[in-house]
Amino acid sequence: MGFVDYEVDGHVAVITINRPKALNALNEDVLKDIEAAFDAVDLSEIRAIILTGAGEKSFVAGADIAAMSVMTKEQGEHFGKFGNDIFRKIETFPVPVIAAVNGFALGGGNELAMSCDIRICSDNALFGQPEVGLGITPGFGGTQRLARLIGPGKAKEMVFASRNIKADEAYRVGLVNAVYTQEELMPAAKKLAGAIAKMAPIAVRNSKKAMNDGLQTDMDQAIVIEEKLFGGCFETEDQKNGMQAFLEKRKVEQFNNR
Ligand code: DAK
Repeated sequence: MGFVDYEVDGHVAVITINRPKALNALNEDVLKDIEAAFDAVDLSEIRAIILTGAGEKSFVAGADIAAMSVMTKEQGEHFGKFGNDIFRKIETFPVPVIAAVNGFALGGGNELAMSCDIRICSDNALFGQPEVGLGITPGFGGTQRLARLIGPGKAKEMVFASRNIKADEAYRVGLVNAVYTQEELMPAAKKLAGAIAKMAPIAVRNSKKAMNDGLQTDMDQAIVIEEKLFGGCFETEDQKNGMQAFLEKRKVEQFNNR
């Protein structure tokens, strides 16, 4: 994968978008490599994923403007669908994905971060959807996910006026969960991923699915989704071990993902 690095540390995978000369901007090749990295994840081993960008300046500075500048309507639609399918794959990926936003998260970069489950960032991060200044709409889910995450009023301000926000404001509006110094960001991401990886993996996956699927529907149906995923946990060895350990007043040694 030429534009993406893939590392594994125990039950945690780190996927790093590596095109720093273009501030990790997304062209079709970069997108293909991101998808290949997610396809390569061994779900029997990996329990949490960190997605970040190479270099000290940028998570992802957007979709590749040079590549988009010559697209026809059909090519634009194809590019939009291509990216959207990959971002949706990340959003619905069985294990949690943490975006460690280490700088610019503009346009497709912010959209990529928003397709992750949790966002944390460094204090030099900058978030925005500058597309209307380029004569296009956000095209990788930005008009949808930003409004859902921070509310339509703030999202519309950012999109319509192409207004970028810094890390502290991103924290205030709930776009990121926490802000760290640049040095602290990856250790913090790994600590969080490690905490997730220690939990019962099937219960974590089912919780992610319950929240994601439930948010797409009304409460009556959402509760049924939860009931089914909750019920499914009772067929797992990890549920038996977890509850047995509690009753015996000891800590679970490890969950076996079964
Ligand atoms: N695309 C291509 N190259 C980029 C880039 C981008 N988005 N962002 C930066 N680069 C490149 C620069 O061209 C430069 O390359 P060289 O000139 O060195 O060859 C290199 O990265 C370093 O950038 P700068 O020299 O500009 O670095 P600065 O620190 O001065 O400025 C910056 C950093 C992030 C403020 C600036 O580069 C910038 O404004 N970049 C563009 C940010 C932006 O507008 N991003 C949103 C892109 S639009 C859709 C699908 C997807 C989308 C929309 C529709 N459908 C098909 C429906 C998504 C759209 C977007 O993401």
